[in-house]
Amino acid sequence: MSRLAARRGVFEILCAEGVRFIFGNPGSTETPFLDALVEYPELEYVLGLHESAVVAMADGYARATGRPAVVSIHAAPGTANALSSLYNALRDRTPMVVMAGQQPQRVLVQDPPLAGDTVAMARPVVKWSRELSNAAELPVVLRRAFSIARFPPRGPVFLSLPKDVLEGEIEFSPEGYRPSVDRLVTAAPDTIERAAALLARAEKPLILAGPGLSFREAWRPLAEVAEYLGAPIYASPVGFPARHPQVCGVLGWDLHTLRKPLADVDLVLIAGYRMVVNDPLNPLISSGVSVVHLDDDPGEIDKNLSADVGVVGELSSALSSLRESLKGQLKGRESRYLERKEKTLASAARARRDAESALQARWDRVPIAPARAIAALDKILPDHTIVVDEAVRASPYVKQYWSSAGPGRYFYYDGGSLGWGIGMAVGAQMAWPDKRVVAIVGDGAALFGIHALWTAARRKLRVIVIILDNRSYGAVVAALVEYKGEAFKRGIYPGCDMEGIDFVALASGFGVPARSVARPEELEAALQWALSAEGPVVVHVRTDPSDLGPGHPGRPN
Ligand SMILES: Cc1ncc(C[n+]2csc(CCOP(=O)(O)OP(=O)(O)O)c2C)c(N)n1
Ligand SMILES: [Mg+2]
Repeated sequence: MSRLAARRGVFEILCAEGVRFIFGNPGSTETPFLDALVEYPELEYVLGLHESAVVAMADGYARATGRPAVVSIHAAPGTANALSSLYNALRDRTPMVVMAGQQPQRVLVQDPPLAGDTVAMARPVVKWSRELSNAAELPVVLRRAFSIARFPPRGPVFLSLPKDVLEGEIEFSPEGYRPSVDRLVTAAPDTIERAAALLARAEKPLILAGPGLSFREAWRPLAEVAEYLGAPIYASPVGFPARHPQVCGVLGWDLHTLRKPLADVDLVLIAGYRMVVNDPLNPLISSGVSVVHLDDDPGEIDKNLSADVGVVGELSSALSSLRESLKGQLKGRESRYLERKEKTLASAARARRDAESALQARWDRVPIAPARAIAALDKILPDHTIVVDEAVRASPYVKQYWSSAGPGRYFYYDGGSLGWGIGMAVGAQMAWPDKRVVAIVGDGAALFGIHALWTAARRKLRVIVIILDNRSYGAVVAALVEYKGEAFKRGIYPGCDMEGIDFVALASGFGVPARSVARPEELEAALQWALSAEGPVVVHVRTDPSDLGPGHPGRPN
């Protein structure tokens, strides 16, 4: 054991946890912290120019590495700015340790500037929120922070570090420190047996495959379960390959496309999917339908749907056990399931053909149809490209037409707080310098997270940012059109239009070369140009504001 200042202790622990980057935006309350960081060249401070972008970059880094990312922000103002992206991290289960500076504890009672109850500010958007009350507790608090961030449901944690507390002393030996690990729970075998028995009896099962299946490649055993059963799959490509032959539709935010298929089932198997909101006045899943629900978070089971069987545990091993149990129970009855599988394959193929003809019908349109822009990306970018999707109303097109959309290659967010995509791509690119990361973002979304471009430029990261510019908040227009009220009748959409933003100039201002594309035949050349770049680039695509996504009537002209 040796005695050292707590501010150094922070970095000793970060090093012991295997941390390499601290994503941050600084202020004067972090002086002791920043000063000590100079002594730790193995740790690098990654500056972001707004806390929302800082946390989005950390989100990308954590989601790519699978390990908690570390963030440093400034007191109450920095915490306030970080909240929108922390909300995303919480909803998407991104492990993250966020540290915020705080005025010295001894003067906090006097309400100094920049101080505030940051622990309370952060609490609703993190798993655990805490102020360090004395230096001695630092090793316990920080170790616990990493551990909490990593156990299911994973997520961000928040620590407030008062200036004077960091200047106190701790007893610490790096050799005695045990780094955090992922703590996983194994599902109880009897719940798996019961789930398999229900599945084996179902006449018309349907599978909802969610983002949670990307963790430890849990989608692989689920695919085998689906293949045994011959059941149709509706999948979020974050967790399950969109082009699996049994995928009949993709899952995102909008669940209205699920109504029809769900109307004709007797069992739903839900795995790692948390977005089902079952409005009691208009249920998506009726009470007569059996529900088998698997998640690593016990809080998800019975939250919105009463499960007939709820399986709580790490999904990859739970689904492998389910597969084995099901194999046993289906023995001798395989032919029955083959027939079901033929039907599923035919309907999945039909859905793909319909998508293809919808694309062809929009191929030459000017302004460019968003689907056409995604098809161009699919043609030009190599299969192993990583795609980050914050395309908002065009997201369903990314899921449909980016043929490699699947776990580890496609990233999407359930948080929905705009400004995530560019930062996410920058963080993922830092984690994977040898891969190519592409962010596809709406014009509105881009402007909430544009600061991350500067970090990409400074670090010469080869991120490609595609801005789909329909000069509007299409999602809000879409909602008003569906509402069919006065706005729709008069064709006036308050607060939805934002003509006049020069994205090429904006990108250049951050040091990022950019090109603008207005006609579909220019797309391929622009994307080739982007691929050949040595640093970050922006491709600005002028898209059709009347196209509000597949299945939507669109904005009337
Ligand atoms: C921080 C934040 N503010 C506002 C919203 C509400 N909102 C949801 S989608 C959207 C429009 C997004 O516009 P854009 O990125 O251009 O995509 P489009 O809808 O045009 O496809 C808005 C304003 C939000 N989700 N998050
Ligand atoms: Mg838009």
